[in-house]
Amino acid sequence: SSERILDSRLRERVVSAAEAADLIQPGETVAMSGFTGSGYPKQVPLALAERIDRYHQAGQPFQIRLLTGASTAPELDGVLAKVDGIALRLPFQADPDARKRINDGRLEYMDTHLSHVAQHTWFGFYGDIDTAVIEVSSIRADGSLVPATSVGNNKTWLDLARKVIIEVNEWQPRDVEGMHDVYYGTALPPHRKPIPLVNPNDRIGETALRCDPDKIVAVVRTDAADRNSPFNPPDAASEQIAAYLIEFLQREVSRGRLPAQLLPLQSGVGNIPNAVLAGLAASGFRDLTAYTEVIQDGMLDLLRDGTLKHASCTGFALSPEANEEFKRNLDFYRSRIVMRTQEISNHPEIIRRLGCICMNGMIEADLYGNVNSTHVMGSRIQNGIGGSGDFARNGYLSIFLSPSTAKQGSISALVPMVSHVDHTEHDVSIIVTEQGLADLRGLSPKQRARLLIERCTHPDYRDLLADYYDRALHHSYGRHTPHLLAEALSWHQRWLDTGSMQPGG
Ligand code: 0RQ
Repeated sequence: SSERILDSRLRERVVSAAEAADLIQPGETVAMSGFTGSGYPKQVPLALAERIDRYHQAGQPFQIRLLTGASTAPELDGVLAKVDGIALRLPFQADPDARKRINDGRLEYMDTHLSHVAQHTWFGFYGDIDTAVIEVSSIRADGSLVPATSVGNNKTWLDLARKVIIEVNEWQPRDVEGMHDVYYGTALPPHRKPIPLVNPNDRIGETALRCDPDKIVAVVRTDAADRNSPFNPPDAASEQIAAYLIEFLQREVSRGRLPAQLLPLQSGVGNIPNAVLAGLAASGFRDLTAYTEVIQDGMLDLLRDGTLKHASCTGFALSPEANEEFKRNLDFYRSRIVMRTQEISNHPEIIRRLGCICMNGMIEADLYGNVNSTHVMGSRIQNGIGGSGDFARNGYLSIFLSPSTAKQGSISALVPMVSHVDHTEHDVSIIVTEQGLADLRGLSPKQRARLLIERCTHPDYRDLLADYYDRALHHSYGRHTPHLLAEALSWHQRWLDTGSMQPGG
């Protein structure tokens, strides 16, 4: 049958989104599903935003603390931010309305490593979870919940929430059942055991989420698409960055430092990672694997053409066309993709064991290889650290990718000192821009600085950075990691004052 709610007890709890939202009270901590635009609830957040707005119109306060897996969509973060309904938000977000309020100082945002969220909730760091709102693809007869296109923190939310609202989304492919692997072996210190995962495609858990049916206070039927943003074709800079990186990986293979199938790939989302994935296919790599957070279009292409053997993730970020293709060929993908909870997809123990090759974007890097992934001019949040820290610290290779300039060349991505640090020099092994690749492994700070100036810095900024470095070498308080403190952030200040990091620009 086409019925998605097979548990008759839960079928009796079907209500409208507005009725479900009425069960959420002012001041609650609400944990919702969703990871990079997949598997987030589509209707209850909107109904909640309307409820909050009615309160505000009547002069009554109403805000919630909002926890998710990662970024969601306008129907969740957007609508709640617009009515000023969020007091505090964590972790990763990428919504323009939420970002604006965060940077205006009206919305508190805690940027947490994605692997930390579940355990920190268990530790009680974020207080009690009042309500969980979770999208699923179906409910089995025994009441267990088949996740949709992301798993994220859903296991933890269902375990810890006092009350649960479920959205059953008929748009989600029902046949996604069997693709998930929900691990129930996590415990709290001092009772933790090794996680028995040694290959990216190992299955160590269950195909559905458990939930005490007595906690489920409402079930809402929906039929709405995931965010599904279209992809732009890779631009010239992205293709150049990809070419440098692939050439490097081929060299590592020929030197015997990496196997021909490489090591499990982790890839961030966006233009550059997509170009890298396309480049891998074109360069004849075969039987690769991926242990990553998010699967985007490029990875589906690689699975289809055999470049990639199998992949592990916690969510998807697909274009509408890729999504249609995914649904059509679900049997093929189900045998090659495992979707996990984000505490496992991003687990330091596993990333270290597998030896992931980690490729992420950045805002800026400094002379010594410290990386800023999150803040523009040290104070404006762009998105968040997401999973980049989980992977950069623990992977076999930690690679950061970026164009060498931003904002029409008025900003250099290579600066004397980063204006915010997400990944310290100790967690960064390779930096690639369209200018070139700097392999920082085994180098001291001064050796790193020379290489980053020569290989990665845009010609418009190269002499400027070399000049800073040379003067720092002579006038710095210490000569280990030379800096001129009064000048270290002067490029950023100049941009704020004049609109360009170039003197006289
Ligand atoms: O802003 O849109 O206003 O023009 O930052 O930059 O060049 O479009 O690149 O989309 O790949 O994002 C680091 C943000 C790069 C991303 C970051 C401005 C630029 C533009 C976006 P506009 P691009 P991308 C897996 C791993 C952290 C999380 C992570 C990110 C906007 O990669 O969020 O890695 N990473 N997760 O103009 C001022 C600079 C700038 C700058 C870029 N130096 N100064 N502005 N921008 N560089 C996924 C998950 O964790 C879920």
